Amino acid sequence: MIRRNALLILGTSLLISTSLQANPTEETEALYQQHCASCHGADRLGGMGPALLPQNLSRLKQPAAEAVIRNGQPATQMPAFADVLDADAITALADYIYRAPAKTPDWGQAEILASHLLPHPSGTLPDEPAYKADMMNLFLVVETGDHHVTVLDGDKMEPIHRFASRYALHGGPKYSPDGRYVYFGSRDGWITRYDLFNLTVTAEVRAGINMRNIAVSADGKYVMAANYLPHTLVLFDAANLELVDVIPVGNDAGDSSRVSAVYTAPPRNSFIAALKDIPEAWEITVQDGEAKVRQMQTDTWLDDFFFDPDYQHLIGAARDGKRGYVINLDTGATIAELPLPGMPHLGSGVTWESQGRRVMATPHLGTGAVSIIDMQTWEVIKTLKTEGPGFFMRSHENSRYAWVDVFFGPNQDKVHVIDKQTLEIVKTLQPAPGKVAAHVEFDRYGKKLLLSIWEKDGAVIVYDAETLEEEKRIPMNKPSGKYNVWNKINYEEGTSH
Ligand code: DHE
Repeated sequence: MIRRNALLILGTSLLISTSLQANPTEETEALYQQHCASCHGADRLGGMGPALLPQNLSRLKQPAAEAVIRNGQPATQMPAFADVLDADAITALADYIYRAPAKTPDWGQAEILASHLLPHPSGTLPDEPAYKADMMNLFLVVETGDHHVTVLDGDKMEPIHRFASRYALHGGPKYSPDGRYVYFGSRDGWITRYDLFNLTVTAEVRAGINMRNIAVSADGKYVMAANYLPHTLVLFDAANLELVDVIPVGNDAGDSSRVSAVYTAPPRNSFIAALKDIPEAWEITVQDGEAKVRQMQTDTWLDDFFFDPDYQHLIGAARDGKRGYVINLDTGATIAELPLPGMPHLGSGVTWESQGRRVMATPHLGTGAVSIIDMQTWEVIKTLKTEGPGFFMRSHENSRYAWVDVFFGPNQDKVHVIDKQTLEIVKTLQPAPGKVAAHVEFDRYGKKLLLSIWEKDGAVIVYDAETLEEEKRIPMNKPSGKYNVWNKINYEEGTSH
């Protein structure tokens, strides 16, 4: 909703109202086309502004959307409409965008191909970094406050560059195996390929209308996107984001499914997908540009996966939020069921060696607990009580500590530090009282780490990973995830993959 129309010039005495209209829906549709369509698309699929469909808005409460229409959105191009539209018109517009359109929009091969942007085809930019830094110790910091990304030098802990991203990135960015390129996925379906040598976007494509995340194959050749809308997995050539295949997702009975997430499984040279609506997990292998799907039936609907280090097993969270299931990826058989207290966020899990055995730990979105699981016996060996439900866990092979935030509830300004050998919380930090503190990422050496103060006037805080002392604060606009090149391309055990 960027461009104001001529009526604005007439001032507040001519506020547009829908209240007196005979046919409010038609009237609202006209208002939408007049005020919103130029940025959000005539079909509400997005444009310069985000898509305005119920699926895309599910994370924003309707009164909050009304406030955005009324007051605009700071640090974006969304203007305030309070002088143009009266309260009824604003409410009618908000109702309208939260209603599904009469026809479900298509996003298939034709739309994907038409969306493709290629400002710098592969091989056309210099093959040397345009600045001096250890490219392996770079961090990317996603700033969700104004949809930007900061490139940070992990040796000096200083920002190098900041650029605008697509609206609402979600999931971790994924690197090419050499760390030069990074791929971002947005909730609106955009995939961006960014060159860290030349600090520029090289290619973009829109894979879907409502996307969950992306994965890059271990050989760096392919990018796969997981969509909620439409029900597809979409495969691209990683070099220029050219479309390779659109895979409809459904079972043999003809039921289609949203895709919760797609993951790369490096030792298997495959992708693994979690499906939201059918009790199956999919393994997808790509040979000579052709995707082959292996459907694994599961005992129940499984979401949010974690994998053991050699990708022999996947651990998925059952839809009831109370159990985890362990699936052998070779046989597809369920080999264990884990009792877990409340909505484990397995995707945030980390793993380490503790007293001769490999364990994994996961926070829970529904309860203040961290479950620690033995990965040989698949038994829960400890449940740590935390000061509230957590979202993200992180560690590093070289650090004796694992960090977990308290993302929800009154203690969301606290972060726990867990000793990986005693399996006890040894310190609880409260770096900015009253402000959300969340998501940690270590540098490549495991010596320093970054923690987000997840607020518009937020910061990333640099800590010494051993002494747990704060070293400095770098101001940022609602920083969410941080991603270290080395840790990510080496599938470091303490970070997300
Ligand atoms: Fe995420 C990663 C699912 C809500 C921020 N989130 C992931 C991944 C999944 C997932 C499956 C792993 C994919 C990957 O990295 O490729 N997230 C979900 C949900 O199902 C959930 C609970 C509801 C939803 O509406 O999607 C959800 N996530 C959120 C948020 O509300 C967060 C806090 C803010 C936001 O920006 O949306 C959020 N999710 C993140 C981040 C990561 C993530 C920052 C990457 C973490 C990492 O360290 O790799």
